[in-house]
Amino acid sequence: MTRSYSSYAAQGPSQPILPYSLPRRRQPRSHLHRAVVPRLRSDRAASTSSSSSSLEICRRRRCFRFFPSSSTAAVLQEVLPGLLEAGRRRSNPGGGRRALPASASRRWSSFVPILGPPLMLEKDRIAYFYDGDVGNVYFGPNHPMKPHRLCMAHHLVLSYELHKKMEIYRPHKAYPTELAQFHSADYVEFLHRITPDTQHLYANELPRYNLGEDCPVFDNLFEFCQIYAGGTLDAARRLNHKTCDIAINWAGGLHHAKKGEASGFCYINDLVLGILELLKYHARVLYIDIDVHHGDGVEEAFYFTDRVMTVSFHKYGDLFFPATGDIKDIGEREGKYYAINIPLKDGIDDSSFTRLFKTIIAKVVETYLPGAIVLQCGADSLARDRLGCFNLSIEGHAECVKFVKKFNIPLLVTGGGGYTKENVARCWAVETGVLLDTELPNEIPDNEYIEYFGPDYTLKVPNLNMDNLNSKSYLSSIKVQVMENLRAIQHAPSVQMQEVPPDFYIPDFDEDELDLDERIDQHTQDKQIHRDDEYYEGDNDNDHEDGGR
Ligand code: V1D
Ligand code: CA
Repeated sequence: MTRSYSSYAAQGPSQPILPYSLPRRRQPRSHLHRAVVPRLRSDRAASTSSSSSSLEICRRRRCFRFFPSSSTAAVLQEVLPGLLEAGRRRSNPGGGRRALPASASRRWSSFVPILGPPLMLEKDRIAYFYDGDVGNVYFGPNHPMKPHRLCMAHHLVLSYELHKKMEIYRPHKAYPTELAQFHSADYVEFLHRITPDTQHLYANELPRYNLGEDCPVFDNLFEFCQIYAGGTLDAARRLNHKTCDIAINWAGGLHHAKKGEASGFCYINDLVLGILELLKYHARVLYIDIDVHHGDGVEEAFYFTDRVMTVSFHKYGDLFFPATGDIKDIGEREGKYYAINIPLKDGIDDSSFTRLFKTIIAKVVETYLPGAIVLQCGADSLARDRLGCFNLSIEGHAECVKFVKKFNIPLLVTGGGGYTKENVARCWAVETGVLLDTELPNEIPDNEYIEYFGPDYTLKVPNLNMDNLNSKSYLSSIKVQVMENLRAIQHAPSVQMQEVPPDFYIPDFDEDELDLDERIDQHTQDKQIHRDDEYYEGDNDNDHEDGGR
């Protein structure tokens, strides 16, 4: 059935549209365009699946989600000293293997290994979303954003045969009504309507939606948004339904988009949409952003809630875009202490960055106990990025991904910025390998875009000889302030922290209960599952000629 746009828009939740005319930097926080956080789907009884094998499936799945394997326990013990023992003591003082009583401490229940054997890495536990059309759009001749980098990354992934170790999906194109779960209906409708040929007719409206130099109107703009947002939504839904443990969408991660306007090359904020989806099943979602720019759109959407903790590492100072993300911005009202900003200066290197990252993220996970993590892996934090100013190697960047993966918490991984496209492709291929526990040989195998990786045709690129303007004392003061703020949460757990439902409240995937759009998605997704070898023959990505794209 084909539906017109207006019928989709009419169905979308209408949210108050606040006056846009306030200067953005001066808007009081109470006027920010935040997301309407969904209620947790925790009020249903245990598994409703009618399948006779459901118990085993449920056990296995729950084993992953709530009861980490013994190897995970080891990792947790390594990164979160004392946590596991404390959890065991609190929820199972006798120490034996038994199911959690309803009265057991909910706060700690997610770290107690009880059911089942250690979870082995299986092919179907990693879902990877890619649509060849996403790389075919063109922002314009002088624009630094080159979606073609997504094709290059994907072909590197294929050339290393990583597709054989995961499930590859073509995402559905997100419906306007799905986009309007966060964005205002008029903005979504405008994005749908506007084309390069018609934009002169809407010259007065373009500034209202911040369309212009940073966020140009180009051919197939709306479809581009539908694809990358569809990928992140599909990824979140697969995590919710436990059909994977890690979901990857390198086309996503467009963290600057606001409720009613584009910003910083981002039109639709797929991360906010994905997090809203995860919040239907998870009490708390942790968002981590290692793009060199501040994750302002995601922070703003969840600034007043404790259901999402946002942590952004970014360059701050000299009015570097978007000029937000001060250490002092920590969230407000219910959200106070649930926004964390790590402002950094030029030239930060692997050892300073990864040390700070690990210390902060370990403490955040220990304190916040997220049910799911969204990791934005913007590759503009790499050395030699055309817009960035950090000095990270691909190994340093990937070390952060490896560290987050070790928590064995459902993980949604996206791309983001990244403007030296051969390094972006290298970085996301290496990180796909990290998520698959596969180290990639340094020599790049032959692939459609091999010429971009010359003259050495290697994955590793030498570091820059660049000053690190982040002194030890500066980094230490950042760490101290963040730890202090986290202590405030530990000492005053909010109501939310006690609302984690026991695992048996978490509903399993139940097709009958999906709404119409979700059922369409599922059906479409099922049709779109690709065979391992399919991309070798049928892919219609950009071909060899880059044409400056
Ligand atoms: F250099 C350019 C050439 C053409 C068009 C735009 C740019 C450009 C470079 N840097 N634009 C920027 C940044 N915008 C400004 C504003 C212009 N105003 C007056 C201020 O400085 C935007 C940088 C966006 C970075 C996006 C991102 O990397 O964070 C990202 N993450 O996910 C997707 C993109
Ligand atoms: Ca960032």
